[in-house]
Amino acid sequence: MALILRSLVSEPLIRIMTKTREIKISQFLSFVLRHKPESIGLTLDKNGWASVAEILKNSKCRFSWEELKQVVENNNKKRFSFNDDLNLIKANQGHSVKVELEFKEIIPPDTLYHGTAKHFLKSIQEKGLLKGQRHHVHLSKDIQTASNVGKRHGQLVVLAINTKLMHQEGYQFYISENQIYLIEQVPANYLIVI
Ligand code: HQG
Repeated sequence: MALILRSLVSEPLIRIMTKTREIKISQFLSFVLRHKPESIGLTLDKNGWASVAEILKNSKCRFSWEELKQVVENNNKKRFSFNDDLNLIKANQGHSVKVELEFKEIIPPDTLYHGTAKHFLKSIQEKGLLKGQRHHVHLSKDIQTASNVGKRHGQLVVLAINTKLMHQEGYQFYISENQIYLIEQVPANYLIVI
């Protein structure tokens, strides 16, 4: 954690707005808006919003307002949102800090997917999918998206979840503003390896 903190918070970012710089700013925002706001003396309100002015100030001018807007707008997974007045910013999902995000409850598609790594499989088949440090288990609408998520962890395994049956049996599903399906847990009997 200390290493990540050092590379995300202390290392100066390259000044030209390259794709690399955009990714670095996005990683920095994920880190402070989802996990460690206190690392730059930031406070999130109970819904996860932080002051834009504060984030620009506390990041010691690592990026400008224009760059911040560009990162939020171009982000490949729409990870962040501004409020209407553009003076507050939040991460749309993925938090480990305690925040109340108001996700919309939905009826899920019949099947959703979860990408994971082979070394987690035995435990998943025993205990089901658990949310760990996050607020929810994240599910994807297609195999390609699930594969991209899963291969971050090691040798890819994709699971198909019988979400139709789960919904019929009373499990509640939510969707984030960036179209990620969220659920508290997936017991092992609803999933198969594909
Ligand atoms: C696994 C990215 C053992 C789970 C992505 C996963 C996603 C278990 C890992 C978002 C388990 C947790 C979330 C059990 C679950 N035993 N392992 N019982 N239950 N696991 O990163 O879903 O780029 O917290 O399969 O796009 O990989 O951050 O979750 O492999 O939407 O915006 O434990 O992160 O979005 O890993 O990824 P993670 P995830 P961002």
